[in-house]
Amino acid sequence: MYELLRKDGKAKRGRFHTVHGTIETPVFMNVGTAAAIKGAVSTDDLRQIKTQVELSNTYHLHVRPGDEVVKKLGGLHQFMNWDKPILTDSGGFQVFSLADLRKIKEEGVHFHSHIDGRKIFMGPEQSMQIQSNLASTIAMAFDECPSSVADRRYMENSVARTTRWLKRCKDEMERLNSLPDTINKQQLLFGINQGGVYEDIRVEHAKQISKLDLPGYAVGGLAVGESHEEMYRILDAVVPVLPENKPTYLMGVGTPANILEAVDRGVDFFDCVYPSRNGRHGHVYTNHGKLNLFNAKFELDNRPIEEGCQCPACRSYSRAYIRHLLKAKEMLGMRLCVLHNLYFYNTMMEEIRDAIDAGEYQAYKKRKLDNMSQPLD
Ligand code: PRF
Ligand code: ZN
Repeated sequence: MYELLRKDGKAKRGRFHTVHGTIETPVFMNVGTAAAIKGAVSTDDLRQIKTQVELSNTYHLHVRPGDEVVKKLGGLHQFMNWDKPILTDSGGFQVFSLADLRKIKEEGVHFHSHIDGRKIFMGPEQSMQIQSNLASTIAMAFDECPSSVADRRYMENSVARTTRWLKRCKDEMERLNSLPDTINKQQLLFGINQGGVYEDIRVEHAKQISKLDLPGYAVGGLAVGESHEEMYRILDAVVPVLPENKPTYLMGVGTPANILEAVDRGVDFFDCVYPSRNGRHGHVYTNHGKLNLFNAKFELDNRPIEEGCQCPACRSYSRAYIRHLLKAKEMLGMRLCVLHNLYFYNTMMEEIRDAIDAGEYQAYKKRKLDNMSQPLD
């Protein structure tokens, strides 16, 4: 399924074959939590901005419109008109960050919906059933993402439970994939490494889950409040322990600089809300740093967001016009900013792949980081 095409230092250039097509890695997955990229971005738009993988969330779609509804409508691909790969996050992380009054037990998590307060129970089996109903390409394991300040004892117990949950996820996915009315009988399960900032717990956990021979592994529990240096230290320790011939996914990361550093440590998959969230606030990425299009200095600026950018915003509209739209609260303003930002991320991943192919990753990374830290105006 995963072809390791070449390495440049620890950076990996790969190809991940799925029933919904091939993913060229390293890849940035575009986040559409509730089966839509926020900012009025359609799947037609995604086809224009080099999106390879869309990411949605188990928890949100279970609460609304309901995974049974999505299943009746033919699964998530049909529902949102996207035929390329979709990765669904398991609900673990969202339950811990969004839901109220949660209680963690061995069987799973009891909590209240953040929409209507109703009681919900989700454990490994429920998460796999929901993801099977959604029929995503890749399902994530149901894990606990403990607080970045959790103490060692809490972390040891939590990680041990996450390992037991992973085995239950694997068994349940195998069962679901063999049922006659399952939409995607080749759904793939990725395991998730946890352990906070405790290197030894992380490494031991990574060794344990690697034995399960899953098609991919994620590093979870990072970018939750620790410093960037701590995140890189954990990646230095844990990525080499995960199987090299499988994709490694760093969950919820991050800034362009974070991605450049993580690729350098062997990470293949990324996702983050930054490009879409920043776009909705008029903050746009360029090769010379971020711009805030609300700034008065763009009032008469007739240039595109980024000279030479081939995104739908830059091909047709000026900074001045987009600034006006944002200030007038016209939806088109945020939409154009989101399209530009996702295009910026997707294009950076393409450049990263080309640089690894050419054996020039170090030079590329340095140039990109230097440029981004030097604003032009
Ligand atoms: N677990 C899951 N999803 C996640 C995370 C995690 O630890 C993170 C942490 N950055 C983001 N999304 N299941
Ligand atoms: Zn652009």
